[in-house]
Parts: sequence; C-alpha cells; structure tokens
Amino acid sequence: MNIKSSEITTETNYLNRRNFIRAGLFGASMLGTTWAYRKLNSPGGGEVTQPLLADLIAAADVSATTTPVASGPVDPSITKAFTTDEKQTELKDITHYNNFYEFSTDKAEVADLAKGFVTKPWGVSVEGLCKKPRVFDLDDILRISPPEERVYRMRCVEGWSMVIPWNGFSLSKLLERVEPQSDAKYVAFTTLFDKKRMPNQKSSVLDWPYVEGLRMDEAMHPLTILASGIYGRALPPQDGAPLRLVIPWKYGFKGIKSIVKIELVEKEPPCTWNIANPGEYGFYSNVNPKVDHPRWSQATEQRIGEFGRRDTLMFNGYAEQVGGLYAGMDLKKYF
Ligand SMILES: Nc1nc2c(c(=O)[nH]1)N[C@H]1C(S)=C(S)[C@@H](COP(=O)(O)O)O[C@H]1N2
Ligand SMILES: [Mo]
Repeated sequence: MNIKSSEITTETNYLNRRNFIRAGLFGASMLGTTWAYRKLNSPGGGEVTQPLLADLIAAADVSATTTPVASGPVDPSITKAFTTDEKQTELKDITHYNNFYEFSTDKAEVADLAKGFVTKPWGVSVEGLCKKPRVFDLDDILRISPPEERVYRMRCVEGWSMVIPWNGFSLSKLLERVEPQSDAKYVAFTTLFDKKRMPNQKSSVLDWPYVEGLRMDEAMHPLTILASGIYGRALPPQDGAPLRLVIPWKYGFKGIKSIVKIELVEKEPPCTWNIANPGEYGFYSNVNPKVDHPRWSQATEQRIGEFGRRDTLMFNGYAEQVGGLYAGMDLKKYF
C-alpha cells in the first residue's frame, strides 16, 4: 500500500505499522475515509449498557454534607448553545472510536482494553490557590448540581467530529465550591496515573500522567463542563469514566479524561500534547479552520456517520459565545 506521509492525520508522530495504515486510510479521500471508518466499526463492537446516571445519583449518600448549588441565571445567548438539532452521533460510534492513549493508540481497540476499568472509589482533589481545597469523591461531585444534558459538537484535531449528548454541569460550579483566590489565573487538570489500571502508561508514547489546562475565564465559562454521562448513562470507561472535561470550542484533546486532580495555579500549566509537540499543539487549541495544523488543513472535517466532509466552523460554531474571550489576541500566535 502506498501512503503518502502528507496524508496522515493523527496526533502522534511515531506510529506503529498498524496505526500507520489506519491513519493513512483516514487521511485519504472522503470516500476512503468513510470506508475506513465503516470497516473499523463493523458490527461486533457491542453496545455498552452503563448504569443510568439518575440511578447513580439517587444512590449517592444523602447524608453527606454537599448541598446542591442552585443554577444561577445564564445569558440566553449562551444557553442556546447548550444544545443543537444536528443529528447526534450513535452511541456505538461514540463508544467504539476513541482516543484514550492510556489504553491504546488504536481507536478501535480502546473500548475493549478499557472494559472493567475500576472507577469506584474515585477521588478528585481540588487544590492550589483557593480558600477551601478538598478531595471530593465522585458522589460529592454528582451531588453538586443535577446533571444537565449538553449536546455539543466535538471536533478532534485529527479532522473528525461527532455530536455528543453529554450529561454534566458547568465546571464553574465545582470551582466556586473551593473559593478560588484572586491570584488563581489558570486551572490545571491531571488524569489518573496507574500502570496497572491503564496499561498503555507502560509505554512512552506520551508523558504520563496526561495533563491539561485552561485559563481561568475559559474554565469558568458556562459552556465548559465536567461530564459524568452520555445519553443519560454513566460515562463508559473508554470515554473518560468517571469524570472528564468537555470544552466544546476547543480541539478534543483538551477534554482530559478520568480526572483525579484539579489545581488552581498562577502560571500557564503544562499540557500533554503541547509537551509532546509544541510546534503542532498549542496551549489554546481553539478550533480554527483558518489555522492549519502543520501537517494538514483544518478547514474541513469528517462528521462520523456522515458521508463527505463538512466545513469546520470558527470556535467549532461557538464563536458568539466564546469569541470575546480572545478579543485582541493573535490566534495564529496563540494557537
Ligand atoms: N487522559 C486522556 N484524555 C484524553 C485523551 C487521552 O489520550 N488521554 N485523548 C483526547 C483526545 S485526542 C480526544 S479527541 C478526546 C476523545 O474523546 P472520546 O474518545 O470520548 O471521543 O479525548 C481526549 N482526552
Ligand atoms: Mo483528538
């Protein structure tokens, strides 16, 4: 098979042969891409039946001290972006086409390798520049606010996209709990580091643990959520159980999975893909069809389950809601 390296669209530079072939197929024509996707996801993947999120929340210990926070009013120009009537990606696709390098660099293999990943008990330490640092267990977090449905577009930097009905609530509600100090300018996130439970952490494909970061105003934006479910069910392991970040206007890799630490910090924190390749992955990583990846165009995308490519939208279609956060910034420099 003849694959031009210029056609490869993948986040990794050093691929094994199997991934090389798949990546090559993926970077090919729209027909080829659809074909490759269908072939990789032929029946046999199986359905996931996670427990209903509502049942998990009902089961959370009611005697605990965490009282739910009332939803503050959110500007209607923002709440209208909480959903979209675009066709939602099938659950089978959301759960069998995954980037989660702690398990595998092969998207089609992650679901199988992550099966049985133990997420109970699960603690999330919220610490750093705040008045009330503490370790929350998952039940504490689920109780902070009733899960809302957020139907967001997700655009991976590799050039594919989905429409995912997440369940979760704005990260700001968790951060308010710990009372950030005024010198907290950024928020740093860390994934679990456990080679036994996340076997591909034995490889050196990335620096472990996976880390990510946001500017404080990005973290506090109502569109930024902590997700604990998809389609009303608990997050399956392959999608970042039990808790992951979703920032719909940024490339998918900013959406760090299986979070165990959230730290309020003063300086821009390190981010895994930026460490791996600073020339290709910046701190901001806002979806931007006008700023190409050095190895491929970002002008269009393959919506999974759809025929042909569609145009990529500025800030992934959330420009009205978040454009103001970057007013006056050179988006080619701060990519
Ligand atoms: N810890 C961790 N988080 C991660 C990743 C990863 O490899 N490890 N992959 C990222 C990338 S590249 C993407 S596109 C999304 C994919 O999320 P999904 O598999 O639920 O669609 O998760 C992001 N979060
Ligand atoms: Mo990605």
